[in-house]
Amino acid sequence: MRIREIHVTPVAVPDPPLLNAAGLHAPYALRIIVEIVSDDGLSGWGEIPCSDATLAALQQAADHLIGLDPWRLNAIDAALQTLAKPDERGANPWDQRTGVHVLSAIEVACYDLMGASIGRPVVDLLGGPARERVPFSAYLFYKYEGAGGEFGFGRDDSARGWCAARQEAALDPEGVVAQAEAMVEHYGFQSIKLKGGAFEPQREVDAILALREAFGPEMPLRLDPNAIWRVDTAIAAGKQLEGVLEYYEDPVRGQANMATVARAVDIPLATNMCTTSFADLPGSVAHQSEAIILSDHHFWGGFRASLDLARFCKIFGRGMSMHSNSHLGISLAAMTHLAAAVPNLTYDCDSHYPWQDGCDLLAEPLQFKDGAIAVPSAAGLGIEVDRERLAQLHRQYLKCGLTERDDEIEMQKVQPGWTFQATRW
Ligand code: GKR
Ligand code: MG
Repeated sequence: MRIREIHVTPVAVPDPPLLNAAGLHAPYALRIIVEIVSDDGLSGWGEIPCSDATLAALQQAADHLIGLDPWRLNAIDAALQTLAKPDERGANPWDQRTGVHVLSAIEVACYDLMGASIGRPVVDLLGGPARERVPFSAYLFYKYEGAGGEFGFGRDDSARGWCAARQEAALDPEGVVAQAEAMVEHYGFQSIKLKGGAFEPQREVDAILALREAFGPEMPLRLDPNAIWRVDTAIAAGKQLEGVLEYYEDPVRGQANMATVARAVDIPLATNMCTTSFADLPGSVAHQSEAIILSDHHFWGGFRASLDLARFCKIFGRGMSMHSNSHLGISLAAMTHLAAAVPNLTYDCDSHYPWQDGCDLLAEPLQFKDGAIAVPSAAGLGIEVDRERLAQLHRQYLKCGLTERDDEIEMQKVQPGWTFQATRW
């Protein structure tokens, strides 16, 4: 089997006005969809976050991969390595490196092709399922009132349940609890994460305490201020949340600061910000900066790299969870196959999908049942992309005028003069 064509398509999917440490989500989240077509006419799909730099790198990479065998991933890695440019993660909550994104998009599409060519699901190529269903966590956001951009979910005053809650502002503890109740009711999630870092810390601590009150001690809770708190703030907040949080995600910036908080507070610390690459692992061991690492195949360079990370976690006694950004069903399928194949990925995974639900490009979107997704058993990723929907989301990308995620600029539209601060409180 040889790679005959690679199609790289940027898309824009409606995203509500969600708040985080870096500002405000734009009305559209941007993704890149990659289709690799083999010489025997099969298609493999990948999906990653979109930026101008990643799009350009992926388009350049595509030209160099034609004619290669999708099973020979080492040769593909070597070809991509020759094109890689130095890049950095950046201070934002999300990772901006282009190299790992390109690797991930191509590798996932190759796995989809491999599975399709032998009639086996991707999970079987990753070692087989350690679990048949992958549990996900509810992912709450402080948000302003309103839905996302055009197509999918506009304002609907007759909406009920989660569809209505997705439009409501959630700015105080009651609003956060209402959002959680609607999301949990709709999807059946059995753990809850609150994205913090948006308001002064006591408001976010109070929201967690209100969630505890509403859902009781059986519901695992997580808080993620995306590293925007000072060490003293994080310790003071953490002290109030001992015995309440399942884990405390990136309260502060950098491995040394995380280690200080970890020593002072009796809650496991988790990260997708201070230990985010293989180069960070020696520092993780030296500092003991976190107890749990959130994997992410988009950011670590694909499935095989994520399995390497899982082995590190096993050897060095780290728990493993999974990170997410706004995404569509190709990413959700890839996350599900990977999470199913990692025996030591024992925490419920993150997914932003409820915020994009109803706007997917899959002919039959994956469904959450009791908060979990059954690992697809069909060949490859087990998905079918609806090409008309893909074209529609691409037209939306061209029309919306966005080419980069910039939450600071979006925030300035509602709060003129607002600037991102790496450490705010
Ligand atoms: O989507 O606003 C967001 C999140 O803050 C996201 O960018 C982060 O990458 O989900 C995230 C996390 O830190 O866990
Ligand atoms: Mg996080």
